[in-house]
Amino acid sequence: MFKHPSIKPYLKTHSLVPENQETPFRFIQTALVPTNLFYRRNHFSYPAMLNHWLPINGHVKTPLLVSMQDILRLPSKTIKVTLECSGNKRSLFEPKVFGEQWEKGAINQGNWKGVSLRTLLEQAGLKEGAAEVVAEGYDYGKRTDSDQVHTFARSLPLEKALHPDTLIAYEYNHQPLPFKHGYPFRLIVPQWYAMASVKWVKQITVIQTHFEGPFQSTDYVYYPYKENDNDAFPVTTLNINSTIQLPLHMEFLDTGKHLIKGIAWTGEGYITKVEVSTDYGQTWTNAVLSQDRNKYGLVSWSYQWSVSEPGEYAIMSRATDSLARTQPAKAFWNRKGYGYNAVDQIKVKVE
Ligand SMILES: Nc1nc2c(c(=O)[nH]1)N[C@H]1C(S)=C(S)[C@@H](COP(=O)(O)O)O[C@H]1N2
Ligand SMILES: [Mo]
Repeated sequence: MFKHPSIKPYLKTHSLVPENQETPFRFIQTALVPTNLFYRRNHFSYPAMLNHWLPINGHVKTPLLVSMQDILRLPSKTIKVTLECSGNKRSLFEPKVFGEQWEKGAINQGNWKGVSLRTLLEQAGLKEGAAEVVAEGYDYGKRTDSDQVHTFARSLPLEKALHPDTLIAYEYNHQPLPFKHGYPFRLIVPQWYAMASVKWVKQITVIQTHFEGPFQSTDYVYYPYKENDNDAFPVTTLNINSTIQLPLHMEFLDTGKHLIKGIAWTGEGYITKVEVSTDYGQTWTNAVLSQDRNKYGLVSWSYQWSVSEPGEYAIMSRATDSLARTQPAKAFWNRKGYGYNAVDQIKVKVE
């Protein structure tokens, strides 16, 4: 792991109950993020009670109650997946928005092993008219907007629920799932923002209607206007994005050669290009992309910068994907602050 004198490999705390801490993003490797540096994002206290039996119920032909043993016997898959909180980089929105003020570290990459949710749904058998699949977590509590007690629950449209890479995961980086990250069962939904990847799954329910829980229809919705809910639409697929990991923001550098490096990711297609600018976006040069690509993972990139003139510099990165999506100069502002993906920028001083 890279060592740097001015940054330590500890999580940065936003709140402890519920626990919300972010990864020092300098340490996000395109290899794997170790559990101790995996960001933590929770709406409630950790659940005190869990069990190893998973009910699959609702609009199915044969409701199931599967044990951990049953699940371990089913064909498994291991997939490298980027999980990014939809509030990642929220603190960068102008004007400012309410919510956890995440910087650039509410993102992770790791290897998830599990069984396709599809396999379990096929065993139970969907009935005619099935529309969505709800995953409910064991954690619960009150929200600030109501007196009711809610669990954390989210639905997926059938198409996403039946995608073979949507997993009921039970291992992270070849270890049993860490408790804080969803033990014993966690839904993993590649390509979507991480609110979809429900931890501590208590039950899977097939429904015939559109799920309307608060974590679906109040939160994780893009509200384009401050004053009203017009034109709202749900948060789903990851936006194209990139983050500069080196040098650090406000770092002092000597004249000479410096490696600028970072990560890039996207929700659909794959990263085709990352450009770097060191002159406030006047000129852009292609960075070198790492070759160890995989479908749902991060891409690392680097650029060798030679600087001979002392002064203050802005370093920017801008990713483009195979669907021709490019990071915008300004992020799409929305009231709850989701999906920030403007061109990344840091400042350094060369002496
Ligand atoms: N049961 C449950 N699942 C959950 C959440 C939660 O609060 N409860 N938070 C979601 C959100 S918003 C994110 S970003 C990720 C965070 O996962 P992590 O804590 O493992 O990083 O889990 C998602 N799944
Ligand atoms: Mo999140």
